[in-house]
Amino acid sequence: MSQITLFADSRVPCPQRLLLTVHELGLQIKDIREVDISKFEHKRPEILELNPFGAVPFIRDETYDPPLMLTESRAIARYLAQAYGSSDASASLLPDPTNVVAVAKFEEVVSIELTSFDSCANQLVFEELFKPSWFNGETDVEKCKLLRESLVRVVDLLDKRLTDQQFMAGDKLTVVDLFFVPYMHHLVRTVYPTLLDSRPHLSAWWERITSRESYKHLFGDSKEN
Ligand SMILES: N[C@@H](CCC(=O)N[C@@H](CS)C(=O)NCC(=O)O)C(=O)O
Repeated sequence: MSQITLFADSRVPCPQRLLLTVHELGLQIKDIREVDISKFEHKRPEILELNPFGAVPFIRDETYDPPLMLTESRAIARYLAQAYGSSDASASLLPDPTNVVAVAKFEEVVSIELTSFDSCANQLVFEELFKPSWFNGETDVEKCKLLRESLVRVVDLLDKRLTDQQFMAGDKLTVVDLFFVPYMHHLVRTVYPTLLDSRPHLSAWWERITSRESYKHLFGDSKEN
């Protein structure tokens, strides 16, 4: 059992990156504290004191004295994989640190996910899913049209990237695959169900991801989630 407390709203994408990572690592989290962002609990003083950014997820790892406080889902996932993952490079969720090309290809797609994919997918899913259903807001249709055009360009590049490799950073699963998953889930299931049509390599990657226990555990097996 780890000494980690994870502060999360398990229904939203950024914490879901970590829930997938934790499951893939087989890591036992001491405590998962739910912070309901639809009730703005992440803006309460006691949460802001722990994470002044007022967002989830963040962790407290009491392995250290003083405890390590860490924000940013991607940084936390990488930390967990480094600190608690397998030391065997082939089983780890990180690239082999002794292979400079593998590390470079990993860093490349880490950057693509953050700057190209997330920058469209995050806003599109917010506008079309969370804004109307959680915050009673109105979807900005014009904005979504532009976001969809940008997203299509990114997924075309991802489809090409996956032509001769199984996963985003090469032939093994790494944390960067998990970074894509929550928004891809909402796109494929709800917001943009035709996104994978005519993109066979991305589609095959998605089949690989959705057949994993970590995905099924978080999102269920049903196509209705
Ligand atoms: N870059 C941060 C983003 C964190 C973030 O924006 N989390 C969302 C949930 S997906 C949140 O807490 N939103 C509420 C808010 O920012 O007010 C990360 O990856 O952890």
